[in-house]
Amino acid sequence: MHAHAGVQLLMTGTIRMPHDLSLQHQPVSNFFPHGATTTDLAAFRLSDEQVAFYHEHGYLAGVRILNDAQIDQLRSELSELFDPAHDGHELWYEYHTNESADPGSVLFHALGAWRLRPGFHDLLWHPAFTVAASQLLAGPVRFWHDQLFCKPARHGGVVAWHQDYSYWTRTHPMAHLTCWIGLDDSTRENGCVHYVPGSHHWDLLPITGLAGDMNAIRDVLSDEQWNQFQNPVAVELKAGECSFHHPLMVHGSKENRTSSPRRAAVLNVVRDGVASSSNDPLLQGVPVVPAGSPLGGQFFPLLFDPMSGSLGDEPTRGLASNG
Ligand SMILES: O=C(O)CCC(=O)C(=O)O
Repeated sequence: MHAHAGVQLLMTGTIRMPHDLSLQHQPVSNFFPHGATTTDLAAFRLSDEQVAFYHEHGYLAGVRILNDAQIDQLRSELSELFDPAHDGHELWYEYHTNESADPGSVLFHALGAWRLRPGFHDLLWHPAFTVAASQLLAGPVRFWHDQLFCKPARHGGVVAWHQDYSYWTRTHPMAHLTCWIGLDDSTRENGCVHYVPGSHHWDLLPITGLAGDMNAIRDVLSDEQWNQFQNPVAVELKAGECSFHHPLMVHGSKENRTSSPRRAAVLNVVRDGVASSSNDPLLQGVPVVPAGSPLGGQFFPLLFDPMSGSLGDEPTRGLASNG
C-alpha cells in the first residue's frame, strides 16, 4: 500500500490492516462524512420531484456528490491506477486498458477500485450517494460493483448504446441502480453520457457490444423504439456531480474530442435482497454465491438501511464467505 493521505487510519499500532479493502465494511478515512445522525442524513435527501423525475424518465442528472477536495483525492488515486504496475493490481475484478490495439474501445475501464484505494472504497458509504440511492431503490442499498470509465484527451473510444441490466442477468430480480460520478466536467465535446428518456420502460434488449460500433443497437430496436431513440439527452455535468440511471435505461457516450481527459467513477448497487441466479462467480475472483442466495458477505456489503438510518454493515471480521 502506498502512503496515501488517510491511510494511517488503516494502521492500528504496529498491526497493519488487510491490504484488500473489501474486508472493511465501513469508511477507512475521513474523506467523506460518516457517523452522521438521521438529521444530518436528511440534508442528502432528494426532493420528491427528483424521485418522480427518475421514475418518469429513467434517470436523474445534476446531483452534487463530491466537493473539490474529494474530487482531487479520487483523481490522485486514479492517476496511480492507470499504471498497470500499481500496488494491488491483483485485486481488480476487471482491468482493461487499450492504448492502441483497438482505437474504437475505451482506453481505461476497470472494476474493483473499492478494494484498492481508500477514496474509491469510502465513496461507497458516502451519504450523498447512499441516501439518494435508497430513495430511488425504495429500500436498503447493497453494493454490486464499481467501475471506472476514463477517456483520455483526443481518444476515439466510445461506449456504445446499451442497457446495464443486459450485463447483469446473473442477478435477480432487477432492482439495480447506476450512479455515474464525473471526475471532470463532462460535455458533448469530451464524450458525456447520453440517455434515451423513457427507454427504461422497454424490454431487455440483446447485448450488442460496448466498444466500437456506436450504432450496433439499431439492429435490435423496433421501429417505435428507433423513433424514440432519435432524441437522446446529452447529460452535461460539472465535476463532482452525478447522474443516476435505471438498469434498463439505454445510454452510451461518444469519443473525447478535447485536449483534456474525461474521467468518471461509477457505482452500481442493488436493493437489498437481490440474489444470484448463477452458480458461476458473479465477478472475476469472487467466490460463488449459489443461485437463489441473496448477495452478501465480503464483496457485496450492505451500504445503507433507511429504516435504521445506519450506514452499512457492522465492522466486519472473517467475511470470506457469502452469507
Ligand atoms: O462513462 C461512460 O461513458 C459510460 C458509462 C456507462 O456506460 C455506465 O455508467 O453504465
